[in-house]
Amino acid sequence: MGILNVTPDSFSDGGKYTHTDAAISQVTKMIEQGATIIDIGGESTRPGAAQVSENDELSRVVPLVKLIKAHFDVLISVDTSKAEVMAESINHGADIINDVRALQNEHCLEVVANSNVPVCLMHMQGLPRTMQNNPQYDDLIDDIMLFFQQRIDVCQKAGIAKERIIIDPGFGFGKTLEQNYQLLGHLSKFKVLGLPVLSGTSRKSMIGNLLNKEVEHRLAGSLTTAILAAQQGANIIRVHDVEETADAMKVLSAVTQNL
Ligand code: 7PM
Repeated sequence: MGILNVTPDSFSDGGKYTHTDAAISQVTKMIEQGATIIDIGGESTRPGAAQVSENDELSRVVPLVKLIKAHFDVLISVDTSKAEVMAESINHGADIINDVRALQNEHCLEVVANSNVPVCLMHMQGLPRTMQNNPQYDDLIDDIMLFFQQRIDVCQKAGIAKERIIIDPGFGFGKTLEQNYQLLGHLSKFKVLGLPVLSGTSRKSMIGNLLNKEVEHRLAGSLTTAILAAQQGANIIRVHDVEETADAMKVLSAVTQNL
């Protein structure tokens, strides 16, 4: 899964064609490099981020869904927690809903239940603005497992078949540095739920803070986390650096296919 940068002023009148071209060239490149899913959005979920209005998010995301749909044969994932953005994205051909709030916002369950797209349920403790402020768990893995079991149950009761659910432990979302690495070390445990696992560690603070490196120097760390996640059965790896990650995955596959 390649992450598409969505700049705040995408598709504003002034820069429309520039931003369209930029999005097309970024998606073209990621597909050539081996991405099979393009994840749109995400800027609003970063730790400490301000909220984005529904209209702003709609006007950023929906044109991109349409654009990618019109130009490429690739799966489109939309990173959103807003029911209206989910509904409009699905209407325009989005293939996956990726929700860092695991469909806990109003109307999200209904919107996804009334569609047939898969949904990624991510674990987050707290809310983006404050979640990195001393996160605590009784037992990190057990607590996240319980959260998944509860959300899967709620989804199924709302009419979302288990076969449509992807789980994601949410690296960096209400976890200390130590907890993030504990989670990565035990990622395989979530496979007992029998669902595809998505792992998103690319360029995150868990790498930057461990290595003391700025975001543009986190590639080696990001690749290491991608390999460790894939080796433990992660099915989708959400990344910025598609070419390098695809190479790492090919090397890993060459090893595991011959075991
Ligand atoms: C700035 C800082 C911008 C952090 C964006 C972010 C995940 C996600 C994000 C994840 C799933 C990022 C985050 N992270 N969706 N959206 N899993 N499913 O680093 O880990 O991309 S936003």
